[in-house]
Amino acid sequence: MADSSANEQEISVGPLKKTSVGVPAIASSMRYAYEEMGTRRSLQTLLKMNHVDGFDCPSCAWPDPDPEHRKTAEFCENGAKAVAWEATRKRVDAAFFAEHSIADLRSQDDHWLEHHGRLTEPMYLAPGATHYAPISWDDAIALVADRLRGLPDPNRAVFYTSGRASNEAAFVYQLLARRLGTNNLPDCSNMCHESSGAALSETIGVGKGVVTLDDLEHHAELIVIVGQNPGTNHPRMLTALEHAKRRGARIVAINPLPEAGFGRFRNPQTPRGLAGTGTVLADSYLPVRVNGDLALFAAVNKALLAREDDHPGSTLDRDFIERYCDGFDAAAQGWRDLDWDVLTAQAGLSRRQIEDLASAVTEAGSVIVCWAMGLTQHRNAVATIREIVNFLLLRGNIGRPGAGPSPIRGHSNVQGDRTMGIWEKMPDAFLDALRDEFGFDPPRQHGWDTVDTIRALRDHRVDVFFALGGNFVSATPDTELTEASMANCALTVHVATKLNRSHLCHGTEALLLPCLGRTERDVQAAGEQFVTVEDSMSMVHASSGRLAPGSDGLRSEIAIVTALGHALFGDDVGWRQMGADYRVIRKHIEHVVPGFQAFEERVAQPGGFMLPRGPHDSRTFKTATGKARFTVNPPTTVEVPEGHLLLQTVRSHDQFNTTVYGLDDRYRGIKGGRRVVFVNADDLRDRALADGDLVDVVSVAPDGERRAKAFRAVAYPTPRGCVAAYFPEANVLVPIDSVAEVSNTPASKSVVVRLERAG
Ligand SMILES: Nc1nc2c(c(=O)[nH]1)N[C@H]1C(S)=C(S)[C@@H](COP(=O)(O)OP(=O)(O)OC[C@H]3O[C@@H](n4cnc5c(=O)[nH]c(N)nc54)[C@H](O)[C@@H]3O)O[C@H]1N2
Ligand SMILES: Nc1nc2c(c(=O)[nH]1)N[C@H]1C(S)=C(S)[C@@H](COP(=O)(O)OP(=O)(O)OC[C@H]3O[C@@H](n4cnc5c(=O)[nH]c(N)nc54)[C@H](O)[C@@H]3O)O[C@H]1N2
Ligand SMILES: [Mo]
Repeated sequence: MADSSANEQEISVGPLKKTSVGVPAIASSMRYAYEEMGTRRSLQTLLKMNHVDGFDCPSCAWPDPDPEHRKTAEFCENGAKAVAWEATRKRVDAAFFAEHSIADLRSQDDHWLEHHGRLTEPMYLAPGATHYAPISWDDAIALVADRLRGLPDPNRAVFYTSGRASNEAAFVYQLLARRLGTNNLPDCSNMCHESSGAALSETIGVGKGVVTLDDLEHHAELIVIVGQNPGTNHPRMLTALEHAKRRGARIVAINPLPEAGFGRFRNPQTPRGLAGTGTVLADSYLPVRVNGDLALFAAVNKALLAREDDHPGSTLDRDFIERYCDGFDAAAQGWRDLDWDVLTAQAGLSRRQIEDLASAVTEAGSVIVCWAMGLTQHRNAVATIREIVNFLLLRGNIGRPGAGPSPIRGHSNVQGDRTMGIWEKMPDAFLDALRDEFGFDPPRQHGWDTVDTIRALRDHRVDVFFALGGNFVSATPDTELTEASMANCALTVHVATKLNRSHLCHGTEALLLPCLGRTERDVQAAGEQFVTVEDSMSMVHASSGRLAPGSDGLRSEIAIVTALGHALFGDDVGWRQMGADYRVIRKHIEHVVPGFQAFEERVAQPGGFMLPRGPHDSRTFKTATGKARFTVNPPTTVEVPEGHLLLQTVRSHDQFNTTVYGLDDRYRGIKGGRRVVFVNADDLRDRALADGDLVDVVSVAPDGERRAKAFRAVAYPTPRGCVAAYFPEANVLVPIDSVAEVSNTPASKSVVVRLERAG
């Protein structure tokens, strides 16, 4: 990873903000849009975003309001940046690659690489070459087909996906991998909401959230936001929270950082927000210790149970528990046995704070819990989310208006990609349906997830690494190991819109295949095409780009994948037809994936349609026992040795994952640099350090130490013992073997570190 130190950057630190969005946000997003796209293109593009005749925002997976309630400008600051980033006028063409060698490009950081603009034509790196050089599409596709055909075992190929791929692209992509004979389909979800999927599938029988936007806006009486920073990562959620708030809902935020989105919200879409003081969103804020949430929810459950024990019939929904659940008695015994002192120490919260939360819960007729990466990226993540399910089940807060678990997804179509079969361990029912539809037997042996893939790369067990989007080496843990391991491949292939680090950490030979983005018109043999996506709340809808393609050399992801399918297998499953007319793909999806009957007709309706979810629709739970399951989750936290701290890695306000738009983090008061580490002032003082000092952050793990050099220490209001730094700069510190139990998600929110004064 290119390593500029904090002292080469001019970082300045101002006060953290207590107000979010409003006028500064609009100014910031429009400035960025104008710079990248120019004025006319900016307005033309942004006004089409998230409208029924336009394209789905490529940023986060927050749902759209129903068509009657959409505003002229239905986008947020960060969505506008994501679009401007894609629709930029800058180009990375053959001349650019002729000028810059791979070594030269590798010495640049992610920000620099992506800012040179869109890729324009296929590029090939020959064995031993120092520069990427142009190649025709036909030759590129033939080359990939040839190398895949030559594999001694299809499991020596890996097909990575990032969550921007449309449903149609994801469907043909998994079909290609399985037709070849492998389930090696790692994706960004393995690093993201895998823990949510694992916990929810086991306990309620679906691996996704079971609330709707309507539940959140119009029905929930209490909304708990835990381990999520909506002001930055799902800004349009603030509008929904404001609605909820104004009709009297209470909001509790649980987070080691006092994020700006919990404070005063100035909605840029209303006069009140533009001119007035806005709405205070969170009624209370609990500064939990990093990784303290399992203890916290276990403690709340213990408190609720104690109230029920004292006054039977007062607190729990006995009727719901008896009718719909199993495992209650064992869970209850588990809570009774817990020790308050241990729980409060692990959570870093007082008994009073926890009892107050329990009271807020009993006063609310319906409760929604929203969460994101603050919960999923810990060793005990799956247990924590299971404990949240327990919390909801205790009072029947599932399958009725305004209640339920709501994991807030990341990438705009990461949920849809899973629904389409991008998963290394899809269940047999899906594989059977695929077999029946296409007449070949898909492999049954589970494939590799992201962490397994890195280990396989390291151990020379991968020959062809193919990526449909994403930035594998920067997004994954243990950056140095991952970067070095890519060189063990014979061929690396990236389908991408912009240049990033992963394209420079290549195998013996490499291909870069430039594709259309969401904002662009997609014309195939059967005419203009649209694609579909699924949001965080299971709404499926169409997305069609409006801009002319960034270059004549671009192809759609679907065109690339189906061309490869055809080169490998001829017309066995109709690759050509699928590439020519996406309705053919949707027909196959209709036959293979549950919930998609009459797909073409229903997706033509404005706003699309909602996929069925048993727990939400009818309180049916397709678990191992056919009931919603209480589970026993003994509270644990990460052992932090004396003198050490627990590091979580977060996103700034000026990035989308590994794409860094700019070097500021406005809400947290940071300007001009990203190599910062947020530390409690007392923890700095104990180490004879002060705000502004340069430190090395050193992580310690059984397999040795890892070091991130020269970060600026920032005194910050986070609980003692906890620190934070930005992803992806801090990924060098995350040990490959430090993963969540069950889900295998890198534990990038609980890394044991110490600080050393930079030498
Ligand atoms: N603008 C923008 N939007 C995005 C993204 C982006 O990078 N930029 N990324 C997208 C993606 S892929 C995703 S997955 C989502 C991510 O959305 P978030 O999960 O909101 O993203 P993070 O920055 O990882 O923030 C995690 C939050 O959890 C808190 N946290 C950390 N550790 C703990 C803990 O132990 N307990 C609790 N209770 N809280 C903790 C952090 O302080 C932080 O507020 O956003 C999506 N949307
Ligand atoms: N330490 C730490 N690590 C983390 C996280 C963390 O919180 N902390 N978060 C994790 C999470 S939640 C996630 S989701 C992963 C993200 O992992 P990825 O999804 O792999 O990473 P991104 O940065 O989202 O990928 C950006 C790249 O996608 C390409 N791209 C953009 N749009 C398109 C498109 O339309 N088509 C194609 N083909 N390519 C496109 C561009 O080339 C761009 O450079 O990172 C994970 N890594
Ligand atoms: Mo994510």
